[in-house]
Amino acid sequence: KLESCDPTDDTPNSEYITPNGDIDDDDSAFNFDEGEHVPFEKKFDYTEEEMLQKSRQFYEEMNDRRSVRFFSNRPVPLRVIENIIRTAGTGPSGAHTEPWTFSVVRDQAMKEQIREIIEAEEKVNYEKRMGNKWLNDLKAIGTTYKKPYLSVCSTLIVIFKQVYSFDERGQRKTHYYHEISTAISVGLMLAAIQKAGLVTCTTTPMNAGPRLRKILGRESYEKVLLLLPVGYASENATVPDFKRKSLEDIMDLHD
Ligand code: IYR
Repeated sequence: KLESCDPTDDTPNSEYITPNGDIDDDDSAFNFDEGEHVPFEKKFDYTEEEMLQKSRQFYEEMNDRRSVRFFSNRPVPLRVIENIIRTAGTGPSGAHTEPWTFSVVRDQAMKEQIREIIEAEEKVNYEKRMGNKWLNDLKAIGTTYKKPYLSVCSTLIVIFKQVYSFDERGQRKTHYYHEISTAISVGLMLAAIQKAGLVTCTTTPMNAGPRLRKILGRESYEKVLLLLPVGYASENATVPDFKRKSLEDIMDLHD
């Protein structure tokens, strides 16, 4: 059995990933129509030179992304956040179920409430749940249970995976691969935040999920996956002196 790196991760630890944790044997909602296809509109036909240049430029922009934990309170236009959420919503998902909800919090009192909930849980995480090995592995990042950025940054995006949902007829709808689908959408979101010239940091509010879900008024079948503080870095922001693995280290080529 493989060890999960995240104790909050409740997905099966198997190399053979099952599409869904629970078995849904209700076939009453099956739709046997094959579904019409429409022509795929091909938008681009770059020359190899253009492809090389564009892919290189995108890589360089994304390579500048860093997880930042020091924010200024400078506001971000809501319309920019909307485009970032739209981008996340373009992600592929199991059976096109789009199993995600993105709660956007800009209200100051609510950000402070969220910070209190998370800091209270993180205090227990750091002092009791995480253990010495984990704390030691985090030394280079320098995190503690204190999360001032949660109430300083312009916008919090709380990402929920919908474990299942209900369709228009009130039938329970299975969300295949809900966790990986939502995680992929967050990858697109990180790219969109970087493209907008803003910063964020992927945070996993361990054990705070249910309380966050309740104050945000979300359904019980929606589970907090991640929380992103979004905004501008503070003037004196610092980041760990990390290097990335080289292409040779991450690419296994069979040409
Ligand atoms: N969620 C905690 C702890 C933490 C865990 C890992 I793994 C990190 O890469 C960073 C932090 C926190 O946000 O402090």
